[in-house]
Amino acid sequence: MCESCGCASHGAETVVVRENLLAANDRVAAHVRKHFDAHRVLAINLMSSPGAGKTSLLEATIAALPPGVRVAVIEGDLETENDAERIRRHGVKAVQITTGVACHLDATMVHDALDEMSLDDVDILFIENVGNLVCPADFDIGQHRNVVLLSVTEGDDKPEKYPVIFRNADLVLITKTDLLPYMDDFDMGRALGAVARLRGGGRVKEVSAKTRRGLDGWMDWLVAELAANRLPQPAAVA
Ligand SMILES: Nc1nc2c(ncn2[C@@H]2O[C@H](COP(=O)(O)OP(=O)(O)OP(=O)(O)O)[C@@H](O)[C@H]2O)c(=O)[nH]1
Ligand SMILES: [Mg+2]
Ligand SMILES: [Zn+2]
Ligand SMILES: [Zn+2]
Repeated sequence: MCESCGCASHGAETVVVRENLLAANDRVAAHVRKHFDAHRVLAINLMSSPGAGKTSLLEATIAALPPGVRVAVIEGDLETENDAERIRRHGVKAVQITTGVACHLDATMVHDALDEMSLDDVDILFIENVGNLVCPADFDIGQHRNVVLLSVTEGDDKPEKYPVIFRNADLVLITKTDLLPYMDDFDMGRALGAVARLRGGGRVKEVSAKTRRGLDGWMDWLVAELAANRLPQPAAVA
């Protein structure tokens, strides 16, 4: 986590040590997760570098989801309402968080955003994090699953260079695969190998929001996660 980019600059105290900040965030995140669980909402934290295609994937996802699966979106950016507006054009509820200087969402921001939406009629809540491969990995925002996007235009070395976020991913999506014919130096084997080493195998899917190739596999994953989230929960530990 970085001190210079705004990570530690919000909140009442002027000097907050990293551990206290993260511990406080974790407490709020646990509370946010209770909101989600009380409504049986599956919350998915979408993370990637800027422009890897998070919003485009969400737009394609809205169109591809099986009928009856109800979604809502929380958008995180430093400035603008643009991404929320893109989602609303598809008739889906979207709340925009603008972080100002902060390079990641935190649990308090997400809790505040919940004031602006009802979770009663939501099955999956997508939370599009601020475009950044570093800081979002440190902040629990109450999600159940982490999905990390890597676009083929970023280069096949990104999982090796930014291991933390890829290691903590429940699913990695290689995006913009329609551009692979032009990105002849993107070695899919190298990218997949790095992800596999970081996560000991695990799930990776190749998708294109533009051509919709691979979206069916992403839908299958979402529907399976939704079903798992609906199973009776173990009794809460006091
Ligand atoms: N060719 C191609 N372009 C894509 C695809 N997905 C997204 N793009 C383009 O990539 C650019 C960035 O896409 P966004 O969906 O805005 O990316 P993002 O990750 O939401 O960006 P930030 O929210 O700013 O971090 C846009 O010009 C999209 O049209 C894809 O599957 N194929
Ligand atoms: Mg976006
Ligand atoms: Zn940062
Ligand atoms: Zn609350």
